[in-house]
Amino acid sequence: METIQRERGLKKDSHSVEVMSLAPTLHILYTCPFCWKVRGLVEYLGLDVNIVSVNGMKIKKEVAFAGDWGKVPVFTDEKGEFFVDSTPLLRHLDATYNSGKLAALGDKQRQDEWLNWADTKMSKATVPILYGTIGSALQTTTRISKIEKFGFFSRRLYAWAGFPVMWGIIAKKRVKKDGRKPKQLWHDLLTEFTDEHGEHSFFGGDSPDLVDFAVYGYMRSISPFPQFSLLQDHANGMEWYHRMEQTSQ
Ligand SMILES: N[C@@H](CCC(=O)N[C@@H](CS)C(=O)NCC(=O)O)C(=O)O
Repeated sequence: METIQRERGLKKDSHSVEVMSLAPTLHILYTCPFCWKVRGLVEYLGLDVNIVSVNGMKIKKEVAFAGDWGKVPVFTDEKGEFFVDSTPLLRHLDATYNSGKLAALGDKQRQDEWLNWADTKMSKATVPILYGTIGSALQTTTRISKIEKFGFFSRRLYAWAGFPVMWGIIAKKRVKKDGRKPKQLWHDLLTEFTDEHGEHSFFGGDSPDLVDFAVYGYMRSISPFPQFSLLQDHANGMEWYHRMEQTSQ
């Protein structure tokens, strides 16, 4: 994982250089699935973290302080050190602020395999469900243009130019490659995931582990959109989702 020390927070006086303690921050895009993975864990652990929404048209510039990674989420800790990439970030937060208790739940190899499963399979299912048809792509970009932080012109530009790109280029290719309808793809993944829980309430057993937070993040990123209704008739998936919601209340 990349970490970079930031100079912000250094307080100088004539005798000494002292590092001030900063409130940790998490730079996010509201609709970014990778950011929701991390937000879920932050909420579950009850961490005091400032959430900073970036402008979707200027991500690289807004997180330039974290080097050339150029993506969200970026977590800055109380010492001004940066951490990027959502899955390594989940591990880092658990290790640093929770004594690694979630990583220690159950079999490590199983957890690693399923984290990888979430990051390869689930991550590819979010674009098709949000942009897989021309109607859903238009609904999604319109909604994003309302809820994300944008400048005056970039909001209008995104609302009109975003959807042909997402639908016409990216989503069409993904739907064609998978062959399944976006809803079917989600249902198959939720079945595969919840079947793996066996008799337990969560992937991690009686309480959630890092895999639960990864999958929860991908699913939660669909929740601000009308297409979430396509997932809501997956009974086991939704029961698990509601259990996840309750763990942070
Ligand atoms: N593997 C990264 C992916 C992060 C990512 O792709 N974030 C998107 C937002 S959903 C982003 O910042 N994209 C900006 C870009 O690629 O220019 C993670 O899990 O954190």
